[in-house]
Amino acid sequence: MTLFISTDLLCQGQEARFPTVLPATDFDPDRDAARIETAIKTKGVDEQTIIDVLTKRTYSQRREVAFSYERRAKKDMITALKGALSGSLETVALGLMKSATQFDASEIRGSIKGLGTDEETLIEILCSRSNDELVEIKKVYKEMFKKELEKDVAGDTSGNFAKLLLALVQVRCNHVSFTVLPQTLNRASVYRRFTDCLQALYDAGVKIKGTDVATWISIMSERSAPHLQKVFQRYKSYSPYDMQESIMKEVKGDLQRSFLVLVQCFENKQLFFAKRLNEAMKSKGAKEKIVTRIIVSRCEVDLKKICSEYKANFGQSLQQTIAEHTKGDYQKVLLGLCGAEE
Ligand SMILES: [Ca+2]
Repeated sequence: MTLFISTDLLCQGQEARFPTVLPATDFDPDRDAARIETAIKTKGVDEQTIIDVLTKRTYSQRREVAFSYERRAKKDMITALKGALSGSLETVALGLMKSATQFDASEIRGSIKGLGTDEETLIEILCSRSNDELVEIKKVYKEMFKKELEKDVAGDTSGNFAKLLLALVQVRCNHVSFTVLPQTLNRASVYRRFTDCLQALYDAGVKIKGTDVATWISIMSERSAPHLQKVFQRYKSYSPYDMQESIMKEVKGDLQRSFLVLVQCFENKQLFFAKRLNEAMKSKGAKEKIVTRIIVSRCEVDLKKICSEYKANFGQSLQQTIAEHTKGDYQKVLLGLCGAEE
């Protein structure tokens, strides 16, 4: 009896998709390109048509529309959109013209370059994306900015916070190779790894004076998501505090925020994003950057599940909250991406 364990399963598990933006059926890129061209030429710009087209097509369909647009209008659609739109709608539209990976890479670059660092953005992206996504982000980051992501992150952060982010950026799971093992042996070894991991988390934190941060970093950056999810569930039987409480007691500042995002994402990523959206939307002057980033980057991934977590936890739908806290074209484009309430 043998059991095949793919590295994929051990590293990541197949992440289920719950998109709100689905491929348009009866899709005709030429017709869409013509609609966008007319909308841009219309006096005062017909934003509604642009919103309708962009939010009801997937990224790959938008790319096709852009190719078609370029053929007919003899100019680049992204440049044309930049000229025609402004403010928050422009930001969302340009975000939608990037692939998820290009978008993440740009957000990271934006958080690093210039004076100071936007740690919040850096933490949100690096601690919530999967291994596979981070591998892609690194590649695209280098293509787009001719720089190494690791070097940029290292240059802008310090101490244990830097160590954690670098451990995440370096390909995690590369120690797991494709293996074929007798099933019983494998079960035993997985179980051992599981309890070892629990014990190590506790021993490195709550049990001792101070914290062995290096051990926490290595566990949280190297272990697989499904594995860690189970570890955090059981952790409470080893420790008087759950994992999030332990993090709050043991470490501070950006390191604490990063560990908390990691644990929350391992436990329930969509709930994490729902909470982020709720905080951002209800904070004074609605933190648009966060709202835009989450909705643009998750609409083809898991925004539908984020919406259901949102409603279950905050007593009203995400769509209602958007309607109350944003306005104008920005509101329309966000609602377009969220889709109708279930
Ligand atoms: Ca301690």
